[in-house]
Amino acid sequence: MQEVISAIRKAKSAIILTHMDPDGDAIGSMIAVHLALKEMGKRTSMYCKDPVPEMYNFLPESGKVKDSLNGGKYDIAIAVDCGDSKRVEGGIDLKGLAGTVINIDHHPDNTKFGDINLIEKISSVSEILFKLFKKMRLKMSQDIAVCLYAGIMTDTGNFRYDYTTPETLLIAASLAKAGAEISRIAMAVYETKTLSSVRILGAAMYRLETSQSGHVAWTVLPKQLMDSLGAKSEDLTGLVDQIRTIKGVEVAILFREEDDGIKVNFRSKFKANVSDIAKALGGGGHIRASGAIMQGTLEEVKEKVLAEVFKVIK
Ligand SMILES: [Mn+2]
Repeated sequence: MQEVISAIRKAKSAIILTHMDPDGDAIGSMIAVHLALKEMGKRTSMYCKDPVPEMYNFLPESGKVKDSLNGGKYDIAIAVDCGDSKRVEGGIDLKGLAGTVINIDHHPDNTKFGDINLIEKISSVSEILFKLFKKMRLKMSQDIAVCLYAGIMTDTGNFRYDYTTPETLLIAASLAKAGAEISRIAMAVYETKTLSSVRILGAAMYRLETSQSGHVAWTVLPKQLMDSLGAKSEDLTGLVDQIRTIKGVEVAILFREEDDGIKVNFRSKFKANVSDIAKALGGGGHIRASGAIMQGTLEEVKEKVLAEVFKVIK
């Protein structure tokens, strides 16, 4: 943490990056770092390969996140919520962007790709940042509090999942005191669904398949189906979690066909470690939530994935 702080203090300019297909912790923590550095008088840019999902547009300065790099050079590059530099984007050369690469993350399988690596296996990067900013004696503005609260709330599934510790709740309380409005943020994230997201949820559930025991459940979404319902990738947020809610389901899987391959998302309940399963398939993530991008037809990928899953649970 001390190394991160001195690198930030020395830098005049910074680029902050997060992973493709960003979630609330990715966007929230990226903007929080941007706001904090701006407060300190530094020049900053934010980069994410994919656009900010509409549901996070309420976050301050979310409109400043760019989906292309302008070829600029920075003193430091800060990657947040990326277990691997490949998660930022296949071809990006982080070391070519900045003199020092800082990697702030909470994924257990982080590859430590930074010059400085701040990795803690806690609820979210947003929770790590709260501690970092405290140590820096940074004033917690309302805008920063909103971003960090949104990040913690989303990565803990609204304070329900593993890693929701007493300390997580205390930090959330501090953020609420600093001006993060609990109901407004929850409403924006959980109760402002697009019509297309509800339609694709319906189609996905209608097409649900299960293993014989009912412990493994999956659904397959061909691109054509997504297109016919006007559903975008961000409309699938939370869908695989819905599959996991089914009684008896231990592993939930979502297959979706996208331009760059078949995206596979895993969730597990009590018994399986889906981080290991994803890793065996070239992906990564957490024990209870992970993913991989695979090449091949939907049918081929499905077979390969299920074979891997069935080694652990049938
Ligand atoms: Mn995260």
